[in-house]
Amino acid sequence: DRLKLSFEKRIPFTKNLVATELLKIMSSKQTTLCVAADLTNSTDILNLAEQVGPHICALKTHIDIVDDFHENLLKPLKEIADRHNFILFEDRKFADIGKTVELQYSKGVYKISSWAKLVTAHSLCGKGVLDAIKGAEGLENRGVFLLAELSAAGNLIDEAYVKKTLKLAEEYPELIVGLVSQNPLTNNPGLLQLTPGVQIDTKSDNLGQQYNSPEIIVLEKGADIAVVGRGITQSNQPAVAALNYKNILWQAYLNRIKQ
Ligand code: 6AU
Repeated sequence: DRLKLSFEKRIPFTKNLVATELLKIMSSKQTTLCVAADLTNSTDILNLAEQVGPHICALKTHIDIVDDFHENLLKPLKEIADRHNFILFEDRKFADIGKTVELQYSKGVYKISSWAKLVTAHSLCGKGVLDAIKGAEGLENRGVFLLAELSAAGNLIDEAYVKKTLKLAEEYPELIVGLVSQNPLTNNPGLLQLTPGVQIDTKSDNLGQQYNSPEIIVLEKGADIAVVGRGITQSNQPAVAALNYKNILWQAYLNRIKQ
């Protein structure tokens, strides 16, 4: 059972090298925290990465919201990620025909495939998206978190869509690192559950985002990795906030795997 196994014990079940790396980082740094660096200024992103770096397993970006984006952002970002041992994760949510995804993934200003080991993709468009990410130029080791559920109120995903998403994930074991979901959908110990919509003391925003507490998402909703954005980025002390989330999440994980 995935939920009762330690991250270390799950390593042999992974079929994707980024998933293996992620589990090793999570075990050694004792963190399941992924910070969503949803900031629009390059310097702010670098400062945040530096401050939360010691406490996270991955830094999730929306690179297309950066007002002053220049490829010069990527070198220091990679340097910070290497030094603090976390993975760069571009939340591009690919959803188009394969050929377009291939270009969006590897070309243009962002050249995502050259720096982000992890990306997100919607299952909506089917296999073409995954074949495109698999075959495009870029980093040798790459992994995809496939979106199976969303935290947005009123989203159109239904039970049948979730089932078909799980089936698609099982067809690409060497590419899929895990699922983005709000509930435990799989018992496969080789797949990681990434859960966004996490904040302490806040239930929603004014645009349909829905939050659960760190304890609830780990103990009741099955999260392995928790994505926290504004709960940390809007704090006066992001490093302190990140450490707090990290500790609460890790304690909840220890309680979950306790026999
Ligand atoms: O903590 P927040 O609400 O400030 O930020 C949540 C982050 C954002 C969203 O784009 C992302 O998590 N997200 C995702 C993904 C794939 O990460 C899926 C989802 O269902 N809900 C969600 O908020 O960067």
